[in-house]
Amino acid sequence: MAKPVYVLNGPNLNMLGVREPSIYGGKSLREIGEDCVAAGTALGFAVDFRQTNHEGVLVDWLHEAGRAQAAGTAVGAVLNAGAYTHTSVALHDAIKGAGVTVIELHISNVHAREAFRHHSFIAPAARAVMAGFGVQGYPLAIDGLVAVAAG
Ligand code: CA2
Repeated sequence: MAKPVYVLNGPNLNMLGVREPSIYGGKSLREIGEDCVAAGTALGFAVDFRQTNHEGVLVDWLHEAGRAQAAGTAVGAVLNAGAYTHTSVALHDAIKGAGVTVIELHISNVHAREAFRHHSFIAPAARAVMAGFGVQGYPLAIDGLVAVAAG
């Protein structure tokens, strides 16, 4: 069975395609998930695509991804933590503690937006950071995660 890449999405990303298409595009999260599965399949990997509005659930999922990565049964995680990116020491600690390889992903270019989006608590714990590619960033991030995991 193909190893999974975790793609973890945080708060409000379930609203994609419903509101604010000028910032986040018109695709729904379901469609983005389908694009991720296609990108993973093309690379020989499964994709475990999830979304939650709850910080602690993201912490639990990062621990799960870290355990799976340590056991050699997962590749790592693409993480769009949404607004928790800018607030959450808990997510920083979870990534470090779990030892999971994380690609921090944002649909929008957070550095071209409000100042409060310029700081990330996740970036220092992440293997790489991507922002501003729109929803095409998801398959690109999967590609990048697989590339860095291969060494
Ligand atoms: O650009 C990104 O991917 C963000 O992580 C999206 C977050 C935002 O807080 C980050 O600063 C950057 C917000 C996701 C909310 O998505 C919505 C989509 C449609 C309607 C309302 C919210």
